[in-house]
Parts: sequence; structure tokens; C-alpha cells
Amino acid sequence: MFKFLKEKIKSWIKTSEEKIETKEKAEKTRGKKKWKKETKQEKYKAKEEKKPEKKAKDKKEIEKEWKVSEEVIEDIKKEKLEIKSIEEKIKEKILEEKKEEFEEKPGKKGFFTKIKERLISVKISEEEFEEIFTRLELILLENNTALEVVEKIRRDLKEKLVEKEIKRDELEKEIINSLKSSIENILIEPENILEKIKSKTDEPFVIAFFGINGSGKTTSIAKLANLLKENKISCILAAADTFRAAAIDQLEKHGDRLGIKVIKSQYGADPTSVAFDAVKYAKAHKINAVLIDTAGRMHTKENLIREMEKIIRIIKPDLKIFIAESIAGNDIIEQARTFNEAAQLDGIILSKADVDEKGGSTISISYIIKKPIFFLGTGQEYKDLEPFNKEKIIQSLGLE
Ligand SMILES: Nc1nc2c(ncn2[C@@H]2O[C@H](COP(=O)(O)OP(=O)(O)OP(=O)(O)O)[C@@H](O)[C@H]2O)c(=O)[nH]1
Ligand SMILES: [Mg+2]
Repeated sequence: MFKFLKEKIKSWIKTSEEKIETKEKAEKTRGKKKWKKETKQEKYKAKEEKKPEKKAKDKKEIEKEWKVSEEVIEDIKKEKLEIKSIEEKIKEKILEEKKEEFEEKPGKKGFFTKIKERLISVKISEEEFEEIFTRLELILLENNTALEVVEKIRRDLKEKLVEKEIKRDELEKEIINSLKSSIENILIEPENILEKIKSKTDEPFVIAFFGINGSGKTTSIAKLANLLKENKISCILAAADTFRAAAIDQLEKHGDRLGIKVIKSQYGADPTSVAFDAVKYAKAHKINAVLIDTAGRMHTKENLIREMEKIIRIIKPDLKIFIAESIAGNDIIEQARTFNEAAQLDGIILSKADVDEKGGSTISISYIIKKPIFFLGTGQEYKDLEPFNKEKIIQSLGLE
């Protein structure tokens, strides 16, 4: 699911690390070059200043100079000796300082420690961070990550990376760890639905499924029914999509294949009354769970949203699950918001994750509505329902 995103993030980490390294090197060379340039300029200036003096000298002066030259040479020799002894003194001083540096007092960083640190560690400035983050921002947005989530990642990374002394050989690890911990905080670990159902012993556990047309409600219900059956939890299905032609038949087919009872009515019947009948049947027959299939509805259709609210008001499901089609990308964020406002959802099943190449919506959706993803739909078979697991997502993103 994250194939694309994983590759992109990997390459971002690599180039970010390289960028910081090259910038550092460039600054050092720039410093050296600047120093060389300044020294050259100074020498040239001195030469130029001497030129007029030279021109002014006449022959006599030159002869005088010759005469005194021997004395000058003698002086220079003396000076040289003096300079030599000054040099010796400086050397001694440096050695003394060096010793002091090596015998640093705790908590106080000496000159050599600073140099050592500069060689083995880096500091990312805010400006550098913004520059490298822009690439990640683009990658995340291109891969359907919601803007709010991108901003959260930016804040987290900035706090962890900017102006912090980071060991050079741990730069990649630091970036990976910061991104990992940010995404860990964004994702919500869901409760185990099977355990929740098992813990309700007096009455059937009722789950209602909502979502827009074709998002994968009926298929997800069949997958979950199969999972319950495998775990020896009895269940029935309620065909409360009385609206779409063939919706009842579709659910019945799944029921037949799985050997699970389907409670149904006529097309056009009140969906709430079908759900009500199913719960009544489950109570009477001590069935553990009721899964209610509902009609697909666009989040923008007022009347259909009101119909959903009626089912919830009367049936009072233990769980209201939103089926989000991961391939719908950024649209599912807006859908999830509206459904959540109307139904106070308990969580999400993210269908068609097997065909979603981008994956950003998986990271975003639960952060936006603050509800967990219970399962990922990973194909068209009954077995293709994966419990959502934070660690697995982190692994799939290559952040382990
Ligand atoms: N690849 C893949 N296909 C899926 C998945 N879940 C559902 N589908 C397919 O998506 C299509 C629509 O699925 P349904 O379960 O009928 O969707 P629905 O939400 O019930 O649709 P309506 O009742 O019309 O609103 C079907 O062809 C399913 O096989 C999944 O996880 N992966
Ligand atoms: Mg359906």
C-alpha cells in the first residue's frame, strides 16, 4: 500500500542527509576561499602602496641604500633571532593551552572539543530545515496526506531536529526516528473488536456500517462475518440497504456462501425497521452479533444523512463504522468529517488498501476525526481483512 510513499520517503531522508552535509562542506570551503581572497587582496594593496615611494627614489638614494644595506642585513639577522625566540614562546604557550584543553573541567567545552564536535556533529538551522522539509511536504501532499497532518509532521520534526546537536553518523537515524515518532502519534491503535463483542454477553453486539456508494460496505461486512465465524462468534446480517437494486440479493449471496442468516424485507422498506427486526431475532436466538448493511449515501445528501441518524437513534448500535475507500484519496477526509459529525463514528474500515498506491489517507483519516482504523480491506476475498496495526504501518513505510 505504501510502496510509492515508502520509496519517496526513503529518498527524501537520503537527500536531506546529503543536503545538510554538502551545505556544511560548502560553508567551510566558502570560509577558506574568503580567507585566501582577503589575504591576496591585502598583499596586493601593500604592494600598490609601496609603488609611488619606489618611483620617487633617485640614484643617490639608491647608493645610500646600498651603503646601509649591510647594516640592514645585520639588523635583519638580529630580528630573525628575536622572531625565532618569540616563535618559541608562542609554541610553548600553545602547548600549555593544549594541555589545559585536554584537562578540561567538566561541563566546560574547550577549543578542541568544539573542533571535534564540529567534525562529528551537525546542527540543522531553521532555514535548512524548511528547505529539506519542503520536499517531504510535497511527497506527503502528492500522496494524499491531509494538510493538517503534514503540518503536524512539520511541527514534530522541527522540534526534534532544528538547532539540535546531531552526531553526523546518526543523522539518518535521527531523521527516521523523528518521522517515525510523529507518525506513531498520528495513528490511533484500535481496540480489538472481537474482544469487545465477546465481552457483551447479555445482549447482541450491534454494528452498523455506513459510507458512500460503492465504498465496500457489503464486502467488508461479509469479511467481518467470516472473521467472527472463524472465531466462533455467532452473527446475523441485516439487509438494511433497501434502496439499491440487487443490494439485498448481494448480501444474501454472501450469507449463503458463509452459512450466515440474513434478515431482510422488501426493496423500499424502512431500513430502520429491517435493522430492528434483525436485533429482535438475534436477542431471541442468543446470537452474539448483528451486522447492519446500509445503503450507500453521499455525505452531501441531507435526506440520506437524516435517514442514517434515524437508524442510529432507534437501534443504538454498539459500534458505528465508517467504510472509507482508501483510493478516493483526499475526498475521504471530507466524507469522514461529515459522517462523523452526523453519526459520531466509533471507527473506520479502510477498504481497497490493496489498490491504494499512495497511502497518505491511511495516515491522515484517523488523525482528522480522532477515531481509529479497525481494519484494512486488502482484497476481494473473505480473508482479505487485516486488523490495523500501528507497528505494521510504520514498517510498511520503511521507518523501522
Ligand atoms: N480490491 C478490493 N476491492 C474491494 C475491497 N472491498 C470492496 N471491494 C470491491 O468494491 C466493490 C464495491 O463493494 P461493495 O461491498 O459492493 O460496496 P458497497 O459500499 O456495499 O456499495 P453500495 O452498496 O453500492 O453502496 C466490489 O467490487 C468489491 O469487490 C477491497 O478491500 N479491495
Ligand atoms: Mg452495499
